[in-house]
Amino acid sequence: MNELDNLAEAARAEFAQAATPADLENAKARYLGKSGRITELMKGMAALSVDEKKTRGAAINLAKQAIESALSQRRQALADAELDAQLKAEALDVSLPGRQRGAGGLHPVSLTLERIEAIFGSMGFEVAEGPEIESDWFNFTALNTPEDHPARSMHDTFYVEGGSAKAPNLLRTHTSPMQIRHAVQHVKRHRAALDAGQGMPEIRVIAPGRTYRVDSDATHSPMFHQCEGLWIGENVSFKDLKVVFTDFCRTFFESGDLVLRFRPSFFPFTEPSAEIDIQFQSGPLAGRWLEVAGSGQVHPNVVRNMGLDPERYIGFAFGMGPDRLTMLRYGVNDLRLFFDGDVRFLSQFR
Ligand code: 2U9
Repeated sequence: MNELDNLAEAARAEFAQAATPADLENAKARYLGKSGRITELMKGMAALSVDEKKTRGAAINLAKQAIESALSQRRQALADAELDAQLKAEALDVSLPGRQRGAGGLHPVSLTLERIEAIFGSMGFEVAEGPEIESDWFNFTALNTPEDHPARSMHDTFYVEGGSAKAPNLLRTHTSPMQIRHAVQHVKRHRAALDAGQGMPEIRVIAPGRTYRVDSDATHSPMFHQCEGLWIGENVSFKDLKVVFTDFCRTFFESGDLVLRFRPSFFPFTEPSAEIDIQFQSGPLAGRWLEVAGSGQVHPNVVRNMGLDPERYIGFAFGMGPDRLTMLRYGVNDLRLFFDGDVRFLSQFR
């Protein structure tokens, strides 16, 4: 091997040793740079004859081309290696399952409220929703609740700022005030016809929503849900209450042979009053009487507070707890599960 072959071979070996593009550029300078080996050899030809220059020049050029070719091969190899490393570092495992945004769903009590609204909707009941902060008048007085009734005490009712000492504001303890509001509006709309003795369309309304009482244990929450119903007309009787509520319970619980029992009771706003118990004939709850609602014929004083003549207008009302209905329907045994916000529980109702 002659001196020029050796030189090209040495350059190839040095280029192969270069681990980075910067190392390679330094190695290149040693051969092809201004004072590199090839440049020095070219300068060394100055004293040669024209013929010698031709042969020697051609030989040096060959060596120079060999070195340049080795250089570009090594450049390419380093660039390929760098790209490989980068691709490896940024690699995506396309076989991993994607991150999914969890599908939401309605709260089980909201599902119950929707169900109640749909069933009563199919029986011609409107839905009335309204304020959770109420006045003493709508929450108690209009509902025939005596001044000294224990429900009005600070132990049972959350009082809030606003209102007067005689008529304080409070968090509603039931949804009945909303039904009074609805009835008063209804009566106002039909005032002229009523005064002319022509009567008015029946009031048929349910009031679902949040209610508040000073009460907290395994079966009571300071915030709980209620849904009350009201049907007022000229010929509405206790028999209608029985038919409507039986139909509601059988549809709600999808149990056509479910039996109802009306047990005498007392509420200030209804007279007579009754607790409503249900009994399943099959399934895990079969045979037991389960209390699900209170009800009664609306008290004449309450009918009067709607702006109606209690001698002419009569009707019934009922009240139930959607939280308890949800527990019965799904077999949930602790009320607090509804308010803990634990998705492991809630996602079972999606
Ligand atoms: C008006 C007049 C009367 C609604 C009624 C009940 C009986 C009742 C409870 C059941 C369990 C509340 O959810 S609960 O805690 N309710 O027992 N509610 S009658 O009576 C009304 C409503 C509106 C104008």
